[in-house]
Amino acid sequence: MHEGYERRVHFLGPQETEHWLRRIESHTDLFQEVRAKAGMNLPYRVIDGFDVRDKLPDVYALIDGPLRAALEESAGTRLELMRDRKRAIRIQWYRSRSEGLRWHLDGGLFSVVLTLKNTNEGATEIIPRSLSRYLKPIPYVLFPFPRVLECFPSDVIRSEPGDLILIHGGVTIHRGTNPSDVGERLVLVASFDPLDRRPTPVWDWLARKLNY
Ligand SMILES: O=C(O)CCC(=O)C(=O)O
Ligand SMILES: [Fe+2]
Repeated sequence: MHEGYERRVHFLGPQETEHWLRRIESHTDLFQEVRAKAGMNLPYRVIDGFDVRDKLPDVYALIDGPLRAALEESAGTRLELMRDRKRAIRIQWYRSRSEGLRWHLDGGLFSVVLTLKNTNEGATEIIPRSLSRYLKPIPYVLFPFPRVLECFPSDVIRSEPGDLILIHGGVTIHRGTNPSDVGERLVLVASFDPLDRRPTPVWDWLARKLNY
């Protein structure tokens, strides 16, 4: 995983992408609103991991099947969904410029981001691993000061529907941006850990506090 991430452009073909998008768009009632908490995070909408498992089992199978296999190949290790199953899978829907995810590290060591719709020029921005590794201990400290991280060069990945990002997201700082009020972006995100990863309760608690 060069620089902490890898892109698989057209991981899904147009018809398959359309199929999954329609499947999720027929369940918009499952989206919960994540509100901004004291400026710590940006708002967005999410279907959590429990609802995906219980109400969208075919989406769950896509994640725990082909997406996990692609991530295992790229990471070079066997993976399982991260222990916190509510947050291990997240279908995220961004509908305005004020929505997104600030600079962060993921709760699981490795993640997938599958784009199903992107009509707002949204992007995943990644601070390459060669730089991220020096910043690793401090992103949560910097959370209230997102401008600081903006000074570091980042790769801007404007994924199209069907594109997959495989990311070493537990150690590679990244964020989700949505620069336009016109259009929307819908992504399927899942975080995994190696089979033998030790629990990180303090880190998990902090991640929950700062995310949702
Ligand atoms: O919205 C994106 O492009 C990135 C999402 C992300 O990093 C996450 O959900 O952890
Ligand atoms: Fe992330």
